[in-house]
Amino acid sequence: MCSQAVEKRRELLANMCDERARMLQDQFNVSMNHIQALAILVSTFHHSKDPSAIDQRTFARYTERTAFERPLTSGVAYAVKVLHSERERFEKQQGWSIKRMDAEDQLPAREDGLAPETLETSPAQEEYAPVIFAQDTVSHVISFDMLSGKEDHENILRSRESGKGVLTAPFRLLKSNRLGVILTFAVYSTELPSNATPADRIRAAIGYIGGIFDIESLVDKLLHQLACKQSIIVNVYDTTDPVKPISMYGTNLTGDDMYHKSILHFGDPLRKHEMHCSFTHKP
Ligand code: WA2
Repeated sequence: MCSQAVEKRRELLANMCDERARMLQDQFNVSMNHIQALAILVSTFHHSKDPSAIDQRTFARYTERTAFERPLTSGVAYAVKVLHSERERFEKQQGWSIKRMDAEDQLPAREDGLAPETLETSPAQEEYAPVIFAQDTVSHVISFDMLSGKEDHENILRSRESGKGVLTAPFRLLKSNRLGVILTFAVYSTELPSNATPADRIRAAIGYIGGIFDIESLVDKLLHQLACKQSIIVNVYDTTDPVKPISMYGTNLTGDDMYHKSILHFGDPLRKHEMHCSFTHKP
């Protein structure tokens, strides 16, 4: 093929890839803004009202009816900070006990072959972050201590210290076992000045709102809305560690050897993401 045609083809690929990356980033951004607004909703109607104006039913209805505002998420959940000294009162008030997320993998199999359901109850910790409200799509996380899962734990600590939205690396979600990322915003007891220190923020944190991004299925849906989807292969990676990129979307297949890389900005400066595109067929 003459070099001019190659150049044209390269340009077409770059445009298609950038367009897709921009769409994904815009939809991510819209979803993120709405999750931040949910943090304010919970702060206003749950924590700042006595009695609270939100219960699980209200939260589930509201989040279901506003799900269109968070196009890349498959659900949202809200966990509260509970100190060990408050645990007993909290569990009595909720009518359930705080459970740990990794119970199934970590507990030894019982000799009588029974499921270790009674051992699920979280052992004593200094503090917990049990989910109290969830969209119906993720209601299975209610009562689970989000500090007991590695990715959720790191996200909660980082969100409350920074006061910003933070993202996990892609990991397999509970129950669905699908690849996803969680975006977390901390909720504070008082409005903090923008120059508040991490220690101020940790002290003022009272809860954590999380959006569950089901990257596999939602990116697929998004890309299917575009024309020419048959002619282009799209892969999305978490490239935070440049020597160990983690696949977030796509089959990692490459078609033609010409490929284009578009940088994605998902709002958490600690995480880096890229979209890689190539044509399915050689010219
Ligand atoms: N929500 C749903 N499925 C999950 C999960 C999760 N975390 N972690 C693993 N599988 C309440 O960031 C706070 C939700 C965590 C928020």
